[in-house]
Amino acid sequence: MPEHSAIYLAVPMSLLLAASAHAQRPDVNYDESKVPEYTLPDPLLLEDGQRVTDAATWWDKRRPEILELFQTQVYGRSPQRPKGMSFEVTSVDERALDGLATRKEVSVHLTEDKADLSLDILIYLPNDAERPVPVFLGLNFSGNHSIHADPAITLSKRWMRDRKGAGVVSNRATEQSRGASASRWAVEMILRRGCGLATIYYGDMDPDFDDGFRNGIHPLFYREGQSHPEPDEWGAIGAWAWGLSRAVDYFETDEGIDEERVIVMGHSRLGKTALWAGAQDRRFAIVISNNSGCGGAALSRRRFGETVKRINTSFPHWFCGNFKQFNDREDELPVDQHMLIALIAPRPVYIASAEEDLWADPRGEFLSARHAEPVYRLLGADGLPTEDMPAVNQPVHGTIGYHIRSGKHGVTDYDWGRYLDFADKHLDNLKDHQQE
Ligand code: GTR
Repeated sequence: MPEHSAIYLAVPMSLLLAASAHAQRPDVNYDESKVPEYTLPDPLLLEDGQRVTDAATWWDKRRPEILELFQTQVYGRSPQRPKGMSFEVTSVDERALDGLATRKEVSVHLTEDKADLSLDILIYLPNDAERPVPVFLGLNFSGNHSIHADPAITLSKRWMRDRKGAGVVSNRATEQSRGASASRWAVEMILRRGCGLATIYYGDMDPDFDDGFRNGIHPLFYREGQSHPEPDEWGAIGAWAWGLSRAVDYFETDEGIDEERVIVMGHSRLGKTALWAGAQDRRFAIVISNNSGCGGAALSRRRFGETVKRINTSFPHWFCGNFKQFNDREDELPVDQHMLIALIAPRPVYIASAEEDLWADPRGEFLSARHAEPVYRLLGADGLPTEDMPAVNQPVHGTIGYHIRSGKHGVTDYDWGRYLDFADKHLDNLKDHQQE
């Protein structure tokens, strides 16, 4: 055996794998000293160059400008709630989870023809709490039945990505997939703290692969002769976020749920989705982004970890067509992601990172929260109670909350515990924060 092979074999396999993954991505920057200099667009400067100095100008002029930019340049415009939409409660069990909760399943029929697409909401409401209760709402990656081993949750019949060992075979869920994502959903913890939990499988709105927008809900809204969204119309993130708003439409009809205390939460691509839903739909009282990264909380101009070009190449269906123009041209974006956070102001928003999740750029996620603060202050709310990035596992909770947890990309009980603390702190004040 030649000498260099012996040296090669002495290197731990994990390092070799990491090194080879890195070698395939020589263009990915994980070095803070290589973050380019950049200037962020000012959320409080109108397009005509005037400075925003009062809340009325924010609400009447600047906020609509920024919202329009995200709609036309980043996520795409979404349609209104469909006229023929209806709700059908398909199951109720008041003694679910050994009596801890009431479990409900609700189908949102998007058209009068109920054979068409529907969105299926799974809801748990705590039995030991005064109704109506606040509710956490989040999309899930693998079907409603994946969030808990509760055998009575209806198994999703939709297309889903094959997951070895997680019971998804030939793109369909099997009984073995029940509870496969339970570690990401602190169901009992949420219920014991007096909140409900509602979830929808994100593939109900649009299966997560690039099929030219033939499946999912997009075709329901095509104009005559249209077969693909226009460059300024919604992609998959837009459709997923739209589904979250349809869940709130249902909550408005359910006496057990306080529709003024809905907390939208999402992880990773669904964290991007939660932010976009919260930015557009002001019925979301609190917005939580868990490890949302590029196109979510992270500043695009930093080009640290995942970049605009990389995300548009790997996932061409996530954003609108116009967003592709900013591949390698982040400085030409008329917005950056701190302005997405600013659209949520003055409602409480929580950004969470994970220490080892460099792909999502934890520092860029923190800085977005930081640079949204002037808008919060203008609207009379406090911002983030720190100027510097806090240490690992040291959450900071102002009207803007932030933590960086130790460990990898994921959602843990630690994260949920902090979200519940944050909700506790803000829920009583929520009515004061509702504007207009
Ligand atoms: C990655 C993607 C990230 C993030 C993540 C996820 O592949 O690059 O932007 O969204 O997927 O959603 O798990």
